[in-house]
Amino acid sequence: MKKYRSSVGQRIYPVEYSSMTGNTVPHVLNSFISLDGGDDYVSRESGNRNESTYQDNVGSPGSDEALQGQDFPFPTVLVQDNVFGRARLHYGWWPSSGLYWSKGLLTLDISLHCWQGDDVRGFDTDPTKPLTGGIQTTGNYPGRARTPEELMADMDKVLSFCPGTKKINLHASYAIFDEEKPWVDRDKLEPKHFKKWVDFCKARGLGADFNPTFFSHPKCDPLTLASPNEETRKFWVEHGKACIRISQYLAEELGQPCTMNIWTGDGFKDVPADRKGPRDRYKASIDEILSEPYDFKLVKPCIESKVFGIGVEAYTVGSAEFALSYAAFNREKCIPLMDNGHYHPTEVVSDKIPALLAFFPEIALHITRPIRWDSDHVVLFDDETKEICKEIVRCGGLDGRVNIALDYFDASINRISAWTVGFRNVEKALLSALCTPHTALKELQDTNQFTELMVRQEELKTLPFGEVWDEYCRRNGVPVDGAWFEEVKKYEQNVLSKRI
Ligand code: RNT
Ligand code: ZN
Repeated sequence: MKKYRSSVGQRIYPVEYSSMTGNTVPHVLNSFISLDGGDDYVSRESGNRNESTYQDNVGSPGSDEALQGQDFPFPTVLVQDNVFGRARLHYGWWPSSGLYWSKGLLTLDISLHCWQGDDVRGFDTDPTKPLTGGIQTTGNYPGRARTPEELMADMDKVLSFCPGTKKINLHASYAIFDEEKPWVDRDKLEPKHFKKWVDFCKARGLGADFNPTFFSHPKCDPLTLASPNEETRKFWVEHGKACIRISQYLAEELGQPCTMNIWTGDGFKDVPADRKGPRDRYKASIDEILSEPYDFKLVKPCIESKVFGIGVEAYTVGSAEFALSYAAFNREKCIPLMDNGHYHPTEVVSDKIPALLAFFPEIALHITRPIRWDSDHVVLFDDETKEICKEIVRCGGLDGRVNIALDYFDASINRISAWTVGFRNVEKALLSALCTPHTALKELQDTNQFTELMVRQEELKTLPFGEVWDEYCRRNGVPVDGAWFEEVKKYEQNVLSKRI
């Protein structure tokens, strides 16, 4: 260990555990870690453990054998090239399987919601009319995308700032009509109305997810799938079926599964006289929608629950128990979806993820940020986002068990920035979770070493994760923190501010 040195200016400092934590971190890391004695590994020293263990810790990235049993304290290797050559910094537990390391990229699929760009308005109804059906955007920041072309250009900008693999998440209301394919109502939508989105995705190697749109439409009476009016209910069932066909088309064209999320704002402002009738009708409607043929390997219908919404404060038809029970009793044709803005404020979705994964092979998430209620604020790098991502990682969610989508809409700030901040934060939280020595921490829990568990978990919080994140961004060919916002400002000046 002693032969490893960090170099600050012309001076040489030993790299020690103490120098990698606390106040000295930025100082050391903002310079560089250089090499000594021809060996290009730099490792941290824990101080209270046998040093020889750590000599062995200096493993080659990508080699499972070298990292075997060495996941504490954190034998991850971060490669940094600088004027002094190549340095490898140990940090956390980086997955050493070929999938992650050999490509130098993590395949973290996150679905980018198209609706942040235009305040959830879509292209199939009058955009000047207010949103209805339990959701609402607030704010009037200039630059909202008004056409498919503008929305696609804005999404391109966001995608250029975001590392990781991406899907886009579309709503049926984003159907693209033109002279050859004129407007049709939602019950008559066809795959061809999404051909331009398919072209967009193909050109960028993206997958797509889909959502029927059961809100902001004259046929909301105001109920949709739970309506006692049979004509209304049928219209929305037909819409749902059309969306199954569109989802199958998206999955086939793009060669990736399509998550199709059913959410309605059906509910009542005040105390209902009948709580079961609407739920019986909602259940029958979903049954009818899912009777439309589809390949469950390609199309993943989800049922999203919600505790309450604007105008439906007293009762929602699709409550947590309703949605979860539906998914549990129909495991062969749908999966549950949890939106972390849709529960009572002291409930946390991070705790619900392992609960559901004990029963369901696959689940879906909407990641958002509730403030006091389902406010759909931009996702931050906050405790609950980090906790959600930890659960995704340690429950095997990245192996296809958890479908991650973003769901927020802020119309009060630059929308490109809002999109980018939220997307990057979820990627950050996932990467941070991947840099956490879960095996070692679990071992402490399983052997009742709760004192050390607390100490280690607290120490993890101040590790120099930003360096790993920057490296991840570099490998993905996207800007590091601090480098993308200038571009957003330019885009606002040159493009967004001209949209009046
Ligand atoms: C609303 C739900 C739903 C919507 C999107 C637009 O509360 O979260 O998922 O946000 O479908
Ligand atoms: Zn949602």
